[in-house]
Amino acid sequence: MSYKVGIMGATGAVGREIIDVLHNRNFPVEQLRLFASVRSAGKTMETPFGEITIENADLADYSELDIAFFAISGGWSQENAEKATSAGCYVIDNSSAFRYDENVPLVVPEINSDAIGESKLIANPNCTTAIAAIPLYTLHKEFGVKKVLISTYQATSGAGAAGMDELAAETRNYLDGKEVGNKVFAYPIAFNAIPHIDSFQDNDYTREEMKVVWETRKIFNEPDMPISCTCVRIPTMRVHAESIIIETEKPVDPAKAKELLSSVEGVELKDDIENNVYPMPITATKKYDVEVGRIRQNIVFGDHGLEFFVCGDQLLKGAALNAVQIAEKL
Ligand code: 2RA
Repeated sequence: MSYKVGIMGATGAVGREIIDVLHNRNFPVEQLRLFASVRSAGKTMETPFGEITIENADLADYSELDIAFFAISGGWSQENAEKATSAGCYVIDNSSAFRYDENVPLVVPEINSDAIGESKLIANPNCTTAIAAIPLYTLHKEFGVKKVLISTYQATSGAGAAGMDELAAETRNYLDGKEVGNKVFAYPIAFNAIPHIDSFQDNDYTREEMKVVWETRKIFNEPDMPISCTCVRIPTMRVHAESIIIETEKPVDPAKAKELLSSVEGVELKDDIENNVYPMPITATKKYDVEVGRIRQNIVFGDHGLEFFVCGDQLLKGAALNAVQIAEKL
């Protein structure tokens, strides 16, 4: 069986990756249709499925589609999801519009594909959550995670193609001695680190930080798990790195943790410090697996604590790959 697939937001950074992931994973596509804003409608796009004319997303007839990937914006998803699902089309939504709705499953397929049930609308997690989720869940199942402390080093791709373009342009300007400015980020991103992603909340965390808390709890079905996160934007292109510290219920053995993580689907263990092997954005770029390494006993929590470093491609496991994996489960 093959499917009529639509990508809403096909010209954006995530939309383009979804096209490639569908092709690379041999997703059974009967027909691929690309949708974007009225500005792009009528233009053509070269894809591994051939040249495709872009259509106006606002005018999509969802009865002609089996599955639609939504990658435009939260507001657009809010306005269009019901129209799509009531026409019988599955929607996999990349925005945060429905992630915290208790009637909408939020899915990392390696962890909770059972949550999909009969739902026609499935939410794809935020990239920062999705990249940490598999190693964290693997350790949770074995050792029981009591507390989680995360610090992130997030790539400019998290702000879309415009974020990546701003990094390239600002780096050139800086090196050429020209004035640096900023449009996408709160401050110039080149040669900088900005501890501010998304809006500040009443508790002084950012929304990006609270997304990690809310979403990890929902995916793990652990509504009270204590999690805290600090999110920082750094001048890299497309891989989010995360330093993660856990306190565990049972004593945690780093050697056992490495053994577990070496065989889990979606993880590449990169942990050989004698040979300087550890996760990095340059090695995790364009990789489907999330790199995990620097696994060690945490010296604050002692034998009930573990510390490790994760790098995952923000546009792949953090967005397009996870979305296509959800479609595969459907
Ligand atoms: C970011 N997590 O990195 C966001 C994108 N969804 O900005």
